[in-house]
Amino acid sequence: MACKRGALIVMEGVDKAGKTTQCKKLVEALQQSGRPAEMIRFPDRTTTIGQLISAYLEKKSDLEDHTVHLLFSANRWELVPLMKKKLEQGTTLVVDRYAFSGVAFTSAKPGFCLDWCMKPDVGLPKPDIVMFLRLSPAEAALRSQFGEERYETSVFQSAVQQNFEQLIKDPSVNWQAIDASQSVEDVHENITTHSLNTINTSQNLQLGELWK
Ligand code: NYM
Repeated sequence: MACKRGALIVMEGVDKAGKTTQCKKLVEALQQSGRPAEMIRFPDRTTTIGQLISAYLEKKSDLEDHTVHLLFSANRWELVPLMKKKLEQGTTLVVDRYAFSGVAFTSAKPGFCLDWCMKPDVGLPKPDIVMFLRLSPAEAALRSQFGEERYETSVFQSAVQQNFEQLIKDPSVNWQAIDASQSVEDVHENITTHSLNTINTSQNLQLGELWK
């Protein structure tokens, strides 16, 4: 019998919502329960394209806005063969940001619409679930200071949040909103429940194509 595929689980939300912490905790919990799982994050700053993106985010270089949007997308596409291989081998992938961050961030810039921003990511492996860690910009601001990177201002993050709220209305994607203002442990429990259900339901289903 062919091996059951792993699930593609994506975590999204504004900065400070706790995505990275929750991705790590989820991978740990899945591994401890004997389920193969790995974390990946976007941007993946280790590749050649990722280094261009990283320099841009750190304000060490400037890039034209459309160009950087396409680089973020290319950075996802270059990982697709590896992602598909892992999923086919039965490894669940827990992904810290995906195409939705791409769209929510770029479309917060003047002159960009959701529709244009979605185009380069059409056809990416479709997540079996996207958990949206919902946290108001006011609560996010209370957690700690924003860093020095590009986009880390409350005004920009509010615009990003509004774009996420538009994206989660899309019924073609399996969105699950999570109240990220709860304690780390409560959020983790919530996420684990959804993830285990998703792993069970998606193992016999074919991997879909995003926004197609
Ligand atoms: N970001 C992330 C984008 O603008 N577009 C994308 O496609 C992705 C994946 O990069 N502020 C932004 C969101 C973040 C920044 O992410 C870096 P992180 O998770 O802080 O390394």
